[in-house]
Amino acid sequence: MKKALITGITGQDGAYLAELLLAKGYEVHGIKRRSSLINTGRIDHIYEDLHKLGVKFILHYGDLSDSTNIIRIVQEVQPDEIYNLGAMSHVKVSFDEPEYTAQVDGIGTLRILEAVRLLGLTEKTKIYQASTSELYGLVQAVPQSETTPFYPRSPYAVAKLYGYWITVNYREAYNMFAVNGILFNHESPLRGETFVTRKITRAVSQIALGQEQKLFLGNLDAQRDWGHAKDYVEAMWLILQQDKPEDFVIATGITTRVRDFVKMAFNEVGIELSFEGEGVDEKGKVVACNDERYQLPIGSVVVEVDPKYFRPTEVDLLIGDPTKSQTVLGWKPKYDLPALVKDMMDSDMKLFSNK
Ligand code: NDP
Ligand code: GDR
Repeated sequence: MKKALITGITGQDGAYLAELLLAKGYEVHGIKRRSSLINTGRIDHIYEDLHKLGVKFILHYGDLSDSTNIIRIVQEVQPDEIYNLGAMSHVKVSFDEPEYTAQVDGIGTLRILEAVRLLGLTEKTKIYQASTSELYGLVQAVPQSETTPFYPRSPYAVAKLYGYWITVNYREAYNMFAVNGILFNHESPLRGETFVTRKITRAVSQIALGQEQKLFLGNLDAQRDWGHAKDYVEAMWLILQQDKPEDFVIATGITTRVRDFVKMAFNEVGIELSFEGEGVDEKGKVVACNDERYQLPIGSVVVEVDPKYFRPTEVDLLIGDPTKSQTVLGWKPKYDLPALVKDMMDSDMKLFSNK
């Protein structure tokens, strides 16, 4: 039976990946941080009582900022595969916590690689590093592929740039199976509430149900290549099953503006929006309400721009080139954007209908 160790197991991707690996027969170990309140909401359904025989899902307390703890856990688990998903993953917050972000997202990656090297596991343990389309930052060329130059635009992306290159360096220097998945944005009903898609689907649900009046957003013009997290964790696993250690872009190849994601989410509950104005004056107004369950007066303003959500430096356009992952990995996503929006809206409508 293969053993996998996942950092960031309590996050969106960690939860889906753990489910996938358990279904494939792995013994799954996860590193979770100590918190004052229980933070395992996304994985409670797969948690197993440690007192049972043959437990296949085991959590360890730990933190990517603590080398000795990482070494101890890797030594105890002796994993065949490590998925390094743990990170301070919010781009806007990284401007407020740049040093911590560098420690966890940059040096944290080094700590994982060094643990494997120091423990003599370089032949046994394969390492997946959660790299990101944020590395491309200021647009150099589109669509962005494995060979497009990087130009990071946030402390998060700069820290991840270190994580990317230290992974490549350990692969080349020590002949390790250490690889980067350069994943474009992926979302789901489990997405953190402050990322833009989930913020939108939660607010639209609350507005439709009469629990909130307005959604405040930042840059509506940003363009993102959005996929479903369930498809993307499948790609992570495939990347580690290859004979040759290589880096891969995982993306849909289609880009959409934040403004259009907002419209799609409102459309799911029969509400049609139109946007007027530009920049901070921009407003989303209801122009039709085609579902009598959700009574919203025509002309009411339900979306407004609040400059507090603007970033000091923004990534304007992301559109990935999935050619290599499609041809080499045979990876093909099951969800397109309308199916993703529907999944998220269905889930949030259910959540808020029960409140
Ligand atoms: P989440 O923010 O949902 O999850 C991040 C996870 O990292 C959580 O389990 C969190 O723990 C954990 N974590 C945070 N800080 C530390 C730390 N100091 N030590 C150990 N663990 C820590 O992110 P996603 O699941 O969306 O993303 C997974 C990874 O993929 C991240 O590295 C992210 O940067 C990267 N990525 C994500 C993309 C996306 O679109 N989702 C795209 C490309 C890359 P806790 O629950 O306690 O906060
Ligand atoms: P991103 O995701 O920065 O791409 O990073 P996020 O959803 O935070 O932002 C996407 C775009 O939407 C714009 N935006 C807003 N964003 C947020 N969070 N809140 C708002 O109110 C808002 N209004 C507009 C942003 O400016 C941006 O252009 C995500 C994270 O998961 C990273 O960890 C990961 O590496 C990348 O995706 C790929």
